Amino acid sequence: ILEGFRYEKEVEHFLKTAVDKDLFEVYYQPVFWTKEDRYITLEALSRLKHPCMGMIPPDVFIGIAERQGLIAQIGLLQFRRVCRFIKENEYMMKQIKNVKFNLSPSELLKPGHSQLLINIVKEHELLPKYFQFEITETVATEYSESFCKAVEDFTNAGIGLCLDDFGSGYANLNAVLRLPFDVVKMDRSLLTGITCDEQAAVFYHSIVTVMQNMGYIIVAEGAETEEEVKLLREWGVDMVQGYYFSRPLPETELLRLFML
Ligand code: G
Ligand code: MN
Repeated sequence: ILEGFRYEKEVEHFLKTAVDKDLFEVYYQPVFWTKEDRYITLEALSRLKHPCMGMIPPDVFIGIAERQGLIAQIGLLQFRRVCRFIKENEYMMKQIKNVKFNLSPSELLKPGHSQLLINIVKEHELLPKYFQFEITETVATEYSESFCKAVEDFTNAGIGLCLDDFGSGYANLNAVLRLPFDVVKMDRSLLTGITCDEQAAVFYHSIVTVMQNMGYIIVAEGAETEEEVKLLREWGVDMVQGYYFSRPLPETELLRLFML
């Protein structure tokens, strides 16, 4: 317990330095398009390396950053880095439809934050359609004024929205489905068991059908095996993301994928 406490204290301290020095890295996980058998989009993911402790897991530092009120600042640093990367390698956007960027609850609820993100796109002279913001299902249930304003700002600016972690928690479906999402990402937890548990398989397949009938594009998250991918293809899932295809990659490794 003391170890855990020390670790957390060290991360807290390191986070402040990391914000000052912009030490956060962005990794990119490619997402596979089943229709054309190629990568069609990327998810940008934050990574933070401590000089002695190594990689700090994102769920750990994001949780702590959230409590310290640093998450919005980190989000802006990360988004700048993503824009810089796309600007330097804009040819990628011929193959890639967009880059998905995660927004945490506090970023979505912070008044004015949406405009800061939109301004960063403008500063870099990039097209808004190059971006799609991921919003987790539990936040999408939040119907506060600032949240609705943020969603409206993104839509008006031409930035797409994606519903993240669908099926992971207790979302108010009625509220969620009224928001202007184009894409729904099925939570990894729904996928576990689809190859050995008939109930899990029927459930997953049914949800895919329902959501596609409603007009959403479906991304399956967390596919790790060939058998899983085979089923997802049979069920007509539009896109698949997961270690089976690729782990999240640093910039240089990602670029190598697209130079073929
Ligand atoms: O909450 P969100 O869906 O944005 O989380 C994405 C996280 O899932 C990333 O940190 C990424 O590293 C992880 N991830 C991506 N693909 C897989 C996978 O196939 N298996 C597992 N266990 N994790 C994955
Ligand atoms: Mn995500």
